[in-house]
Parts: sequence; C-alpha cells; structure tokens
Amino acid sequence: MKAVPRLRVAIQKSGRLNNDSMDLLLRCGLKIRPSKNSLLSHAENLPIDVLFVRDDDIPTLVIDGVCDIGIVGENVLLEQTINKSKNSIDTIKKLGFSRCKLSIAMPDDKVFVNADSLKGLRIATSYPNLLLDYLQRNHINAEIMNISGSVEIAPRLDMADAICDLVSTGRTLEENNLKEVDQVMQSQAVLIKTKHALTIDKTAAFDLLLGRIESVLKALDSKYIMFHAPKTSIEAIKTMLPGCETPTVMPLEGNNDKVAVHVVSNEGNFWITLEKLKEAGASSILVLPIEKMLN
Ligand code: PRT
Ligand code: ZN
Repeated sequence: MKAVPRLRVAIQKSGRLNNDSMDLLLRCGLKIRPSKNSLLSHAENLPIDVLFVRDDDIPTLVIDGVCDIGIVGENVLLEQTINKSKNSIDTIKKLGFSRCKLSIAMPDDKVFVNADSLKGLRIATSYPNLLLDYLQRNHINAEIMNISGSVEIAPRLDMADAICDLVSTGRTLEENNLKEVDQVMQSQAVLIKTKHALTIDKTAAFDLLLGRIESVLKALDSKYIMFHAPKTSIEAIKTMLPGCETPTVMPLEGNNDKVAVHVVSNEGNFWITLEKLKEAGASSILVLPIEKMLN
C-alpha cells in the first residue's frame, strides 16, 4: 500500500461515538470541516486527515494501515481482535467517553443464580466472539444466536432465552422486560494505532496529537477552585485537597483573618471536596472549568 504523507485518523461518521470523537479532535486544535458528502476531511492547520466511517470498520482500517490511528469502542475493538494475535493493533489510550457495559440479560421472570443458569440456553447477540469467550471462561455450553440489531426484542419473539448486548442507562432492557444478570465487559472509547511503521513526519504528527489529547483529557478531569478561607484553616484545607498541586495563597485586602486560595483539583469528586472545604470555613467558593493543561 502506498504511504500517505498525512496522519490519517478514522472516526465514526455518525452515531454515539461521533460527537465526542469530533469534539476531542476540535479541542486538540484541529481545524476540520466535516462535510456531509465527503468521507475524508483535511485539517487546515495540521498534517492530519480525518476519515469518517462506520465504527465496525475502524479496527480493520487501522490494522491494515489504511488509517494510522482511530477512535473506537473497546467492545467493537475486542470483538474483532479477540481471536487475532495480540500484536495486531496498539491500544494507546482510554478516552473516557461512550462508556457502556456488554451484559447478559434475561426476561424479568426467569431465574438467574450464576453463569451456570445459562447452560443450554439460546443467547442472542451482535457480539458472538465476546459472548463465546465469556461462556468458555465460565465453562458454559450454550447456543449463540448471532443477530445484527434489535437484540433486545429476541426473547419477546421467542427467538432466544437471553441476550448479550450493550447497556448504558438500562432503559432499553427495562422497556423490554429484561434484567441485567451478568457483565461480560465494560467499555469506553479508546485511541488505537496501527502496528505499521509510521514515517518520521507521521510520527511527529502523532506525537503532537497524542500530547494534545492527553492535555485535553487532563483538563477535562480537573477544575480550578478559588475560595476564601480563615488563615487558621489553611493547613487543614491542604489535607482536603490530596489530588492538587500546592495551592496559591494570597492576602485579602483589608482582611487579616482570611486569605484567598487558588488551586487546581483533579480529584474527580468535586462535590465532596467542596462540602469539606465549606465545613472547614471556606467561603465564596468558585469552581471553573479548565480548557487546556500542559505540564
Ligand atoms: O453506524 P455505525 O456502525 O457506525 O454505528 P452503530 O449503530 O454500530 O453504533 P452506535 O453509534 O449505536 O454505538 C457506537 C458505540 O457507542 C458502541 O460500539 C459502544 O462502544 C458505544 N455505546 C455506548 C453504545 C451505547 N453506549 C448504547 N447504549 N452503543 C450502543 N448502545 C445501545 C445498545 O445496543 C442498546 O440498544 O443502546 C441501547 C441500550 O442503551 P440504554 O441506555 O437503554 O441502556
Ligand atoms: Zn457499528
């Protein structure tokens, strides 16, 4: 295959992964204008092209080196690579969006004690390889019925006794009188990279993009917190901010008892942190999003 000079990224054309994948690339500073009719967009400001495709095609495009990197759900990636050599693709980074579970579900009125309860049943799924792996891990003999969509209606139509499908809120299961009984895997979007060697130019573009992705993800996980606090509480407050760098402490004009504190927090659970800060005497607490973070 003829090498292309620009780094080529595969993302989903439309669907649950598309918005967040585009958003990530735009936050990384790529100037791309996706056009409705074109599969390929050129970034105006970086040597990077974006190919818009069905998510199921992304692993193969990256494995074959048609695209250098891609963004895809771990569920699709693993379904397609579980039987391939571990060397077929590099998973570079979990991206934190499109989180879901691949789960086994059964009609509400059926009894499930443990995986043994699935013995001899017929299970409908679009993930036959992952389901087979789950059944083998649990030493269960069951029939796998491979269907490509609307898996959740299979038990109602008496086509199957159980299903193995993606679940996020659980609403689809509920609407179909199904209950989640076991989890096959958890999934989120990941950045994947081809095993084909990249040219020096492409490697530079990849390193640049990866650095930016890391800084965007870090910023999304962090908040800038500003508050006033009694001088006497500062030491106690520092212990409440374990995920933070040393806070900036500044005097407050005309107030000798209190100081202003600014800190970057990446603790994740901001509400609990804020409640603890308030208990320790902090006031005028402001929490601001951080757009970019470079260390
Ligand atoms: O057209 P293309 O092939 O590109 O898209 P697609 O229709 O195959 O996939 P799409 O856009 O539906 O999903 C893309 C990816 O999003 C999946 O591969 C997962 O990695 C991720 N994702 C996250 C989900 C869900 N959450 C999800 N809830 N994919 C599908 N679902 C479906 C699920 O199959 C079920 O029908 O949503 C329903 C359950 O949702 P809840 O909220 O009712 O539990
Ligand atoms: Zn798909």
